[in-house]
Amino acid sequence: MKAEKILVIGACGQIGTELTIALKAKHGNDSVLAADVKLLNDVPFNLRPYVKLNVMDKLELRTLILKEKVTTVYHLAAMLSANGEKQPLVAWDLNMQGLLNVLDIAKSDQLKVFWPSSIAVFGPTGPKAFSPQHAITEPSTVYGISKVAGELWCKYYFDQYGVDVRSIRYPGLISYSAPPGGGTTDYAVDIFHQALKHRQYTSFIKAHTALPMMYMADAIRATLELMDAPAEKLTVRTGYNVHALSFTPEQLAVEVEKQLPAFKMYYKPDSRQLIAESWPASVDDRHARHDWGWEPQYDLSAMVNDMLKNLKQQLQ
Ligand code: AKB
Repeated sequence: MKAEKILVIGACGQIGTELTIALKAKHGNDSVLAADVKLLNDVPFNLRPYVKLNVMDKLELRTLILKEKVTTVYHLAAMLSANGEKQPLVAWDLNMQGLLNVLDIAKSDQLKVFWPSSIAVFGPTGPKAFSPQHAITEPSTVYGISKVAGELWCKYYFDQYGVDVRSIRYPGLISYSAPPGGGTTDYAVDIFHQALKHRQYTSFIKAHTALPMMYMADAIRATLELMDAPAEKLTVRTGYNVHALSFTPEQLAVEVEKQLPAFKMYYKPDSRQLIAESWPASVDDRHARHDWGWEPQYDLSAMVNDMLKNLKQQLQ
């Protein structure tokens, strides 16, 4: 059996920063190679060993995979929902071609793959509460379209070629280590930074719009648990629904105010409001719970406590 060697593509992003560190803790520093488009000098030491890589260049990617004897790829590089609407064709190209390059190399070189999907697969025609695993997926954003198509490509490579590719439909992810990269759920991270600096925040999402969310610690654990699950237990080869939190900006503001009593929330919805309204408020994750034992650990107040504690430490 080959020694496990993991390549994380998009290692400097919001998920990649924490996932790379968690993978190193689990598998050992030298078993994990981080890759992204940044120059080495701009990459923190805890993400090294590091290689600059453009996932759009299939030859460069395959050469690296063969040279490093990679066995597992976490392919996280993508353009998120709000940024994707500004450059739809660029987003489509990056989100689709990057994934197809990874899947095709996985087919020829027998790699295991993790690829993140999103609640953005759902659209205005889908159910709003506890959206089922197999609900209608008719998204209205290019990011969502790329996630639906990507999920179907993952399933195709699994069905046709036996590629062991696994995926989670992440909700909005909340973390303190790295900023989110241009999504609709970014308000739920920005609020903490602004609350600590200015004791106020203007949300670009309306007060009563509920969205599915998750604390990064839960998201990382979900990813590791799915990748550890025996292949024969997995019944979903598109992307698993995973539920953790569902809250509105107003509910989040109330929780923040409990810890920072002077905090004030204002609302100025922009184009991201329409995207938020097209997504469900919560998802039904019984497949993930049944197949690989998914269970979230952070509720809203535990998440807010941990975010504020860690961000305060960073500011000191
Ligand atoms: C976004 O808002 O685009 C992302 C997502 C839900 O996938 N955070």
